Amino acid sequence: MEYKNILFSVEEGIATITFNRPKALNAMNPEILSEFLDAATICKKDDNIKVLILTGSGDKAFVAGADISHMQNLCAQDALAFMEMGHQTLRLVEEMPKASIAAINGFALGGGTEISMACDIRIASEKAVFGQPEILIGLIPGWGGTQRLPRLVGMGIAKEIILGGGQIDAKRAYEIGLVNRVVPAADLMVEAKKFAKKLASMPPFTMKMAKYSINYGYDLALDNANKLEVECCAQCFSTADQKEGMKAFLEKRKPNFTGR
Ligand code: CO8
Repeated sequence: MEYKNILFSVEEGIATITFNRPKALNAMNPEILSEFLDAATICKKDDNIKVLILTGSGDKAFVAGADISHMQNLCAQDALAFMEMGHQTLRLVEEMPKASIAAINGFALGGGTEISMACDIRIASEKAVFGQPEILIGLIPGWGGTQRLPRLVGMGIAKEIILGGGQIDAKRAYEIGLVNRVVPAADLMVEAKKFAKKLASMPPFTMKMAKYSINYGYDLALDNANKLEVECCAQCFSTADQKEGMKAFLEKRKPNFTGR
């Protein structure tokens, strides 16, 4: 697929998808969303890609939400299709067996906050701004905001953000647990890539099992969730990387993981 609205690069096992529609602050219309879905699918399938970073072009926006000019006159059926495509894309990112990092460089409103929440890790620039302002335009979040936000920050604060429609800055986003860390704008991609490099060096099957246990255990009753964890952990013992990791520890050296 030819990309016109995103930039897609892969370097040393780290893929970067840069939302690149700066005139509309990288707002998501069906074209950019389908490019995002296509690139994310490549990231999921390509074993040479170990980590995915999502970011926005320019210094103003990560993603300023779904494209309001596209949505204004949608009928319910077309709105549903647009929402389902968003959910499909974000669940793909969330479930992929490798880690993802949102490097949030500016406005991440509505769909922008929702995209960031589908990533495993969120690193925000000091200039980042979050929010679910859909209510101000007669909507509610439609790409997982009503579900992922309460899971991340708790019901009370999620309701404050969604019902009030206000914006929150990076410092507040850190205080409520919406982002993992806040860094100076100039350091954002350096920090994101540094952490991505660390994640890329982890044994891949173990990474897959860790994400699997967290993602699918989270909504289960504790006993069932613990059973899922035990199964996932047991499967790690079938890998050469587990043997190597423990051998290397005992021999006081760095492990040489092979992905087997
Ligand atoms: N959609 C379309 N265009 C946008 C969007 C957007 N979400 N955000 C910004 N733009 C455009 C502006 O219209 C403007 O275009 P132009 O230059 O042609 O007038 C350009 O980007 C620059 O924006 P501003 O001039 O407004 O820049 P400011 O610095 O003054 O303000 C803001 C920046 C605060 C980010 C402001 O643009 C804003 O509030 N944007 C809208 C934010 C928003 O409400 N986002 C949520 C949208 S709804 C949503 O995401 C739901 C997700 C899933 C639901 C799917 C349902 C089908």
